[in-house]
Parts: sequence; C-alpha cells; structure tokens
Amino acid sequence: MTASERLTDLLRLAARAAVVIHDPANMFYLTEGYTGEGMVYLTEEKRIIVTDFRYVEAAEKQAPDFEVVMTDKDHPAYRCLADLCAADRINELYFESNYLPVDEFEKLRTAVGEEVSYTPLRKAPQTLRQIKTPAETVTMRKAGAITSEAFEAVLPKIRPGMTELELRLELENCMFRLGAEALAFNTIIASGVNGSLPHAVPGSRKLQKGDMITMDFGAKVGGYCSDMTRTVALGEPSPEMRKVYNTVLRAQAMCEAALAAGKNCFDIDRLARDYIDSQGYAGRFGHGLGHCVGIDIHEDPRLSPSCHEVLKAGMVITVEPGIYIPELGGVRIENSCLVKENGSEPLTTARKELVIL
Ligand SMILES: [Mn+2]
Repeated sequence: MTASERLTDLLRLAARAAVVIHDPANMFYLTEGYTGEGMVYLTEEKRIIVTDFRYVEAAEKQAPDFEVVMTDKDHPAYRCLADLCAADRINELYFESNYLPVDEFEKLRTAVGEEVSYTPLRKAPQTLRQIKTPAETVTMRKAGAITSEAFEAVLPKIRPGMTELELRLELENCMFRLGAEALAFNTIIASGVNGSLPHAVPGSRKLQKGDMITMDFGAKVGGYCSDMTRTVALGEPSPEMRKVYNTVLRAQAMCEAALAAGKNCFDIDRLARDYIDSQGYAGRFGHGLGHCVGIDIHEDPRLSPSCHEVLKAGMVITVEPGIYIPELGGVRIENSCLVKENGSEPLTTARKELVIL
C-alpha cells in the first residue's frame, strides 16, 4: 500500500471527500518523494500535486504516480483547488488545521466555497509517519551511519585553540563528505562552561584543555533525519565531570535497553530521571528524554513526563539524557533508536564510552 492509500484508508474517505495537504513533510511522505512547493490533493480516486512552473518537472520525476496540475497567474493555487473540488463534486474537504495559517485557510475557503464542509485533518498523516516502513528504516539507518562516521572523522581534528564555530565547520564538512544531502538541524557545539546550555549555539569560544565538548548533530539522507549527541573530553576531565559523564552514560544505556514495543513513554523517561536524581543531580536534567524523528527532526510521541503514549514497533525515537550544571558544564549522550517488538536497534552507532582527546 502506498502512503497516500494508507491515509485515505485511515480516514475512510467518502466518495465526495478530498484532502488538501500543505505541510512539506506531509507532502513528501504522501507522494513518497516530492520535495517542491505547492499542495497535494487526494481523493479516493485521485492523487494530484498542484504546483508552479519551477517544480513541475521535479514533481513528475519524484512522484510518478501523481498527476501534476500547474498553476499560473490566471489559475493561482486555490483557483486550481476549487476547480478540482468542483469537478469531483467535493462536499467535504480535509485540511491541516495544525499547519495552515488562518489567513491562508480563509483564502482557500473563499476560493473553494462556503457550501463545502471543512474538516480538520488533525494529525492523521503524522500518525502514519510514526511507524517507519522497511524502506524508510533503510534510509534512516544510512543517515545514522553517516552521522556516526562523521563523529569518528572529526575527532582527530579537535585541538585546543580552535573555536566552537571552527569545530562546527569541520563536523558539518565530515557529514557532507560522507554523503549527507543536508543537515537535519542546526549543529550544537557546546564546550566547557557552555555545556550547561542544552541548546547552545556555537560561538567564538576557544576549546581548552580540560573542556568537555558536547556535539549534537545529524545528517539528512533521502529526506530523513538522524540525530545524535556525543560529549568528548579535551584532555583529562575533572573527577566531577567524569562522574557527570558516567551518570549520563548509564542513564542512556539503561533507557536504550528498556525501549521496546508496548512500553509507555512516561516510564522510559522516568527511568532516566529517577536514576539521575538518585546520583545527586536532581533538577539538572530539565528536558524530555527523547522524541521521535523521521522526515522532521522532532516528531511525536516524546519520551517525557507529559507523554503517556505507548511505543510501537517501527517508531524511531531518540534517547538523550543530559546533566547541565551552570558555571561547570554539561554532558548529553544521544542515540536515535528503532523500536522493535522485543527491544530496539540504535541507528546511530558511534562509541559512547568517554573519548579523551
Ligand atoms: Mn534530539
């Protein structure tokens, strides 16, 4: 079954109902490859990409099962959509209420007509996207491998005196050289005291002997993201930071080992939180333990105190505990993991034991 068939199936789409998709991640998923702009229009019978001249050829190549409708100045996108709806005698149109700005929705409704009923799609495509197909898994494994190899490749380049920005450049270079088509997100480099900032933006701070350096990065391959964090030491770390590292490592390994279909997200998060608290770091792990990842870098469900969803086989989720101590520094270790029936498989495979450079 194709992704678009899975969606029309899930919605039990009536004969005179249609779906319009604007979110690029959902368009990519439902067309199984289209990366351009525009809209996707689906009915039980039809699969159409509505786009402008710039993307017509790409659409035909990337989504051969889809018909392509080209917009122009006399036929802007919502005019084309209205024509499609009229031709199919559509009386119910599903739209992405969680994506389309209100102004855009009003333009759409004005063009298509008040007589049609508008039904929020909620997160139906996102729900499908939670469970990766075998083909998606292969792609994500490749993204994870490139990310992991980039970590090994950058280690010999790290030296005292280089700035966080220089390290970022080297690391991103490694990812592109190894086959990344894009970055999955903005690389985080946090050295020394900056390590206490979970989402530190790399800056002009120079790396020094004794620093711990947190690198959170990921390659995008075939449209899918990878997400990995490793913290390394430049020279011998202080006993205090070594204890922080070992605590995070243990929490990470423990939670990764606990992942399996049927487990509750809340319980996995609590496992890390309780252990970190018990080691004397209560309040120093202030973010969720992880998030699903796929076409988007952050997808649901989350491993967090507020998520009570149950893990399913085929989800790819990060396990990323951290400890952050202002004026001292921080450590985070993260893998992206494929959830299986009886366990999990890390898709990012770089070594996790403390690397001292
Ligand atoms: Mn992450």
